[in-house]
Amino acid sequence: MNKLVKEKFADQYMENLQRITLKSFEDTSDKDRYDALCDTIMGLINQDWRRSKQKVRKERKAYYLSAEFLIGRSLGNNLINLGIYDEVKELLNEMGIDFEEIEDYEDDAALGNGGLGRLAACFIDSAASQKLSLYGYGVRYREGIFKQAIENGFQVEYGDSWIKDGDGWSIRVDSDAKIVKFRDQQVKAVPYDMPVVGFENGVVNTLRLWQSEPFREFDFAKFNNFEYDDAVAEKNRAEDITRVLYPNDMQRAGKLLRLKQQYFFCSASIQDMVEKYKRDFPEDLKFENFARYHVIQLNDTHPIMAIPELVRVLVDENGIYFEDALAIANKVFAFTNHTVLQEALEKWSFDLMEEVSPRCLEIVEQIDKKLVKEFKDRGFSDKAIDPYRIVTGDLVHMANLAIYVGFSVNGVAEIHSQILKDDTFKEWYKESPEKFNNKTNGITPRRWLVYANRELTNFITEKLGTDAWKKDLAMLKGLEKFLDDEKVLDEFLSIKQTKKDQLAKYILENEGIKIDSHSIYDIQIKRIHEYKRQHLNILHIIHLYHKLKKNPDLDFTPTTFIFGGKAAPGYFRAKGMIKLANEVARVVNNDKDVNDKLKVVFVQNYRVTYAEKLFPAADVSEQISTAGKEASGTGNMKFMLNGALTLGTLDGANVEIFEEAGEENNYRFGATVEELAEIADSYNAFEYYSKDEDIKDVVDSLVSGEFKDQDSYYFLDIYNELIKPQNGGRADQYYLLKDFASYKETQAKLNKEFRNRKEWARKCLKNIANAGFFSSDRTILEYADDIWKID
Ligand code: GPU
Repeated sequence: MNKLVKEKFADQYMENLQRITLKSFEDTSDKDRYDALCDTIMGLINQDWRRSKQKVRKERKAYYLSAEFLIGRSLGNNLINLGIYDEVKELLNEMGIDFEEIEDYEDDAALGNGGLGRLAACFIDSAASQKLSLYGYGVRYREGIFKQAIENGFQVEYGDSWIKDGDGWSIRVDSDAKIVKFRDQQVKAVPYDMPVVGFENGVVNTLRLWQSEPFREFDFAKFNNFEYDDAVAEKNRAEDITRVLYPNDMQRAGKLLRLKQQYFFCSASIQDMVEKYKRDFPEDLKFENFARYHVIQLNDTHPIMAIPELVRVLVDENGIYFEDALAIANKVFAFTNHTVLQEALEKWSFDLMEEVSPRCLEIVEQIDKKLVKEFKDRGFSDKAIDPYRIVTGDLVHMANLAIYVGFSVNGVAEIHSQILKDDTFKEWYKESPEKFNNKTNGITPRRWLVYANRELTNFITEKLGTDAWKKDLAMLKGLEKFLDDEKVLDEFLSIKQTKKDQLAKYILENEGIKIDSHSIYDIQIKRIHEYKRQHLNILHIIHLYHKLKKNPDLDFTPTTFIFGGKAAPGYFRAKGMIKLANEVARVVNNDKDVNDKLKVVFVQNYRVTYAEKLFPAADVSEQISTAGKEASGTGNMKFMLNGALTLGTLDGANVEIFEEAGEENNYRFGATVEELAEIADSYNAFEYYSKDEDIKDVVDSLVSGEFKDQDSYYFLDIYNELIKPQNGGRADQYYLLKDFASYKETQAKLNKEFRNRKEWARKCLKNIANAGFFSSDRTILEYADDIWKID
């Protein structure tokens, strides 16, 4: 931004501020100043946005259909990507405006649950930054993921009406509204377009989020006819569809409204594509070239209704034969799987499908019939066809629908994609091996390093002598030449200290807990789940606490254990894990005997904006899921990129992190997938409990009264799960007790090695230098080259 541009920006800003508020500058509030800033930036984006749209009109495009886009805030990120962050900050400063303060007027766009939604947000950033024409399509929930408060140690949920004061980053496009037809209801789908600004390249892509509204304007005739209640009810019923994001991460809710949401945005998106295709290619009446110009990536099972919907639109509304429509769908759809947990693979009942779209159900059955015929013709018995069936009993198996119809199935990390082939979809792999591929996840370095960690960003640019690494993260490798440079290592440590001080301040302000910024920051932030094993971490903290109580002079590097994450409101045990973390925090933090050595913090309402402060400050990244269960993980990559060491199992992308940065520069522990498979039938958790004194001690503490759960039975429930065989199955489903000893030893090793500051810093730098592979720029280019075939 040169001087002239800066002046122009300043003029524009003042003009907007006054036009919006009709106030003199002195009278404007911080919120006014935030609004005007959004407005000014949107004005700045406008031209590039229009140009980008025009340019790709007649090109092949990829469409990312996702029920979730976990964006967070846009202000800082857009400024970074426009390349004017420092300048605008300075400019505001000169006007006497504190940038960070007005930044806080923006609510997170928290339209997602966790990793899957955040991945979608990283992907659209990377696609724009790599000049790929990728459109995002999703849902504009009026309420994002609930706000979490911790009250008496319990999670309490509050609404998140993030757009109640407007949304400065969207443009409503009434002219592109669509009608979505359900069996017993028609609604209007109104698109809100958000600009997706590429990093310093003039490209602006579009994220289109659909909002449901009544099909008819509010009917005042009814009002006058005393049918007011009916009219209100109809309006509400339409608006209900996109009212709220389902907060169940990785669990099929099986709820009608959820399927309606899915069909709603799939239908609107498909109609949008078909309508634009007819506009841009009016000569292709038979849609012979539709697949040449469209490829649709289905983000997990949630958008799979797009398949029958495309077939429906082609067949019913455009006179295409069913077989031809299916052939088109075959070339258009690609499916990404994000989990091997059975409870997350969606299967919808006939009842619900019928209630949403009888015609789509019919099409699904027709596709299943074709599948059965094909397999039978090739000599398969009924039983042998079973695992492939789209329809079994009265259930529609969404993943099978996508694998059968589409041309690509991918997992999200090497080990995960292997498990899909060996286990989850092994029958399909045998049948159609060519469809299977891997796309290891990534994260955008712009938000997760350039924006979140200005200090480390400047350090890297200075060391590499260029900032080209922001577009080509593999260049971080160049940092390796400083691995033995003590001055550089010291510099890194001092930056880490700055970020730790900043976090300590933020935690004091937000949680009221004072932490020692020279202690080890050991952080586990992610959704709360048994398979992610936050309770393994907590049990180990209890162990440390007991040890320190017994021996206050224990040789132990002071550590602050930090947790953050939401539990699905209906997930009893996950809520118990939150209560346990908070109760252990209460007991430990109030015990003067251990206070200078041990602290535990559960940060409230973990979200993208909190994450931006946590990752840069971490020393230790907790990635301790049961081997084989975490498809990839992406938080692990954000920690690595910010110079934290991974304490993790051989699971998901941890495997590749260890490969890239060296196991010797991280802390690996626990059983492998193979080891667990071997003991699956013989595992006896109780034996671990009775033979290991430390395990017995911590497990017993769950029910000894030392930690109080206020008669919620949360702790007894966890105790039972760990050592009492559960309904028909065995105890300790997720092998906490099996991995406890290994975790404890590895923690002890790390705790000791942290004191050798130079050696520790060297490992951190080694991790940063090898984090390049985990840029979502790399991931998105792989999708573009291998699956989408777009330039
Ligand atoms: N994931 Br399925 C979610 O966040 N939500 C889901 O509903 C499903 C998967 C996560 C995986 O658990 C995580 O391992 C992965 O890194 C992430 O998706 C993105 O692929």
